[in-house]
Amino acid sequence: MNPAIKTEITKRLLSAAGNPISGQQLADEFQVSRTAIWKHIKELEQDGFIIETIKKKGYILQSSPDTLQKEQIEQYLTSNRFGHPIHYFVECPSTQPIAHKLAQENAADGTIVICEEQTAGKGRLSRVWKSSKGKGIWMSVIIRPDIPPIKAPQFTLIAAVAVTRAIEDVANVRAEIKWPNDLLINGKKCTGILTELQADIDRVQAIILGIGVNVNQDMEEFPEDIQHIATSIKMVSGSHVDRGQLVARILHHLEIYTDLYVKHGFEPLKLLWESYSGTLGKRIKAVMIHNEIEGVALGITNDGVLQVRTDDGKVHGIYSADIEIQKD
Ligand code: BT5
Repeated sequence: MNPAIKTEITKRLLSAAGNPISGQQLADEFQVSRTAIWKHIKELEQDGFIIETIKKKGYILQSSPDTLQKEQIEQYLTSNRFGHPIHYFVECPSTQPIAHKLAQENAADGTIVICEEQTAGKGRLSRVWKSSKGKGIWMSVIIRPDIPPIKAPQFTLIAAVAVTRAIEDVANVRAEIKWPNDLLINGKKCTGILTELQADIDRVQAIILGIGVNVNQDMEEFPEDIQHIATSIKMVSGSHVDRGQLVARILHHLEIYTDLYVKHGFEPLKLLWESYSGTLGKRIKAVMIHNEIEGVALGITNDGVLQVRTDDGKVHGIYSADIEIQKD
């Protein structure tokens, strides 16, 4: 079987929107036999596509599986580099090490690794990211911006804005960004971001941006230990979300914001970030590895550093921490 032909057939079926596609026409176009086309159709059926065959007319797509196979993302892709190519897995321990390896092997800027289920999903500081099968977006994006390594953490903020906007576009749900890497809806976490780096001393080789979005889980589908802190887009919007569409929209915004950032720095994105922030103006506790600071979150600098004013009036710059938002 030729995977390129299978991809093309899938795309044709998806875009035909319920109209028949002739087997003979496909066979002529790809210069293979009609039997070869039929074998591809059988393979698609095994992947979960439901395809009706109508004599003398051709194949009609009746329904697609609820998966993130690359054609299901590609049909919505509007980005030029991001999402080209897509490496798809049904299951993997974590998309991050796969993306790291691809980056070391010179994978292009914008390459993504995505899967249905992670068996050892990673959070920050060796924490665990729960990634249930077929319900979320578990993806790593390889980005190769021409920036010094010290600026890499800003990609967490850029990604947070991109995902927030994409959720708003696709599901009409507004999430709030909790500095630096969480998106919350009604105070519960629906997205986590993990920014990792491959770099020389003065230049980034690749940023491996891990994005985990809870999309279609119901409450009881989360493991018990995170049910009180986690939420999904579906739990808030009440409707099932097309994950392929959401992935494509995230990549759309991420590409635009990455280009904007590389050209003009963080400043033009800062306003957007602030408009989605649920941290600013609040009393917070910033928990770092060796100490804690309590105070009011004033804003972020042009470098993405969180400014916190403690009760003695001093302003502290926080580069990395877990934030607890205090009740008023
Ligand atoms: C994060 O870490 O939030 C970063 C998560 C990044 C996940 C993506 S998925 C694709 C890529 N491949 C990976 O292996 N990882 C990336 P952190 O801020 O440390 O938050 C981790 C904490 O969030 C855990 O200790 C739990 O308390 C909580 N948590 C775990 N799974 C969750 C989920 N599905 N939804 C909400 N909260 C969760």
